[in-house]
Amino acid sequence: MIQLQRLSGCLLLWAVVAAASNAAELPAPDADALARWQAMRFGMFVHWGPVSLKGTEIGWSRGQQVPAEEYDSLYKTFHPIQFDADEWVRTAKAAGMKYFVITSKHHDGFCLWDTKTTEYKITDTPFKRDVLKELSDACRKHGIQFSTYYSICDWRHPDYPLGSPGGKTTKATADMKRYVPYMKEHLREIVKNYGPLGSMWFDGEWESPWTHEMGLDLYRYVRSLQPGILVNNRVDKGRRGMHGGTMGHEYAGDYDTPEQRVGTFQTDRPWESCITICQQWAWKPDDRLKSLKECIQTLVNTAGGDGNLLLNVGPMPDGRIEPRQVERLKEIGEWLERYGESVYETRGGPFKPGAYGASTSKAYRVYLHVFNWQGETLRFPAINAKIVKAALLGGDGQAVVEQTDNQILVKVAGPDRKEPDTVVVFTLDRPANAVAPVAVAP
Ligand code: H79
Repeated sequence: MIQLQRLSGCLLLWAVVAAASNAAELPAPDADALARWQAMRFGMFVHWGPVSLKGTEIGWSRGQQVPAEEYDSLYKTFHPIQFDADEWVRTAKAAGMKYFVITSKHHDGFCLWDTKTTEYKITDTPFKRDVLKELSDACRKHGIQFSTYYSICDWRHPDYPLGSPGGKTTKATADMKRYVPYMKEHLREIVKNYGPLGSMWFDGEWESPWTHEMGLDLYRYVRSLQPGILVNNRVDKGRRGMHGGTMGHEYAGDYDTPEQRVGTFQTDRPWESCITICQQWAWKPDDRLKSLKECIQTLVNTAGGDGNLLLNVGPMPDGRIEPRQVERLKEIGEWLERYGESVYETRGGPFKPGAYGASTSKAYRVYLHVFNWQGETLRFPAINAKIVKAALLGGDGQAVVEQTDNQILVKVAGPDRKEPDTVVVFTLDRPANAVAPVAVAP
């Protein structure tokens, strides 16, 4: 007993010290803003710039498929006359997306807003219009949260040490002591002129000129511009590659960022998977478009893992989002119109994602999303709650559920099953957040 007290005393002391040093180091994320953002679950990502004229990948094709001098001159002929911010935001809204994130500046350094810091910007193209301004206004008008992506690395700027392709060359002129203030002025302009923002979505942090100290400093700086803003974990050096998790509490960032994959089940820290609707981030002619089934199952698997999905489109050089992508987004929206209750404002679990599909929950309800039936009956492990009712979401058809002390059996007759997702709703005898998550055997 005495030993236990000592141990818990020790732990308490440790917790107090840890909390104090954390608080001194970094402001905690705005918990309400974070919860509101998590509840949205689904957002639109946009990668766009003069590179769309070539149809090659943004940033990465500079000095590869497109010679650097040619790449850097594309903006002189960039004239997307069909660009309509309202149309883009309506497309996002019709898809059931609740927030919007656009590349203000990618690794190529091109600025999609009217910055005072450089001529390499949208208002110095023949188009002249401030795309960020029009989009931030349209988002506010339509009730969509507006956010910006911002790449820390800039392979074109003379003060940034590494050049294209992919930071493989070095520049004699470079100086991070000049580059960091240049970046900070960008961020100040963006937050002040187009904010308040939902998030500042950093990228390009993995390169060697960027340090943990710079990451901490930039995190504090962005929070000082807008205290309630969210900042992703790519502001600092703690990201675990494309897996996107964060290596420890000493690293700045309010949420994790798996890339081109659905994150693994994680309820103790928010995360968001960014995934392309085709294969490339920027527009590519005839790029392979993902099927409706793939899009819906990706969204549901993400929500089921307790994460958000940021689905990317790359608009064309004429300013439009490709009609076939608009059509796919509309189909996703139609599905959400019907089944959105099982996605928005839910948390992942308690049944972890698996070969069967995934589960989400809110209040006293669990939404079991089944993609693969593997026979007559699906078997799930026991949970510490009683299922008092089971039904199909949407109401057309029947779900038969048998709960015993050590398993849950679920049956839905063939004709009542839905493509690409049969949503079975369990009503529990207690709030779903009191149920311990369980893994489902394949
Ligand atoms: O903007 C889109 C891509 O252009 C950008 N992020 C999305 C949102 C992107 N940057 N890098 N990558 C995609 C792939 C980079 C992979 C690597 Fe690495 C960079 C492999 C090695 C260095 C980062 C650090 C991933 C693993 C280690």
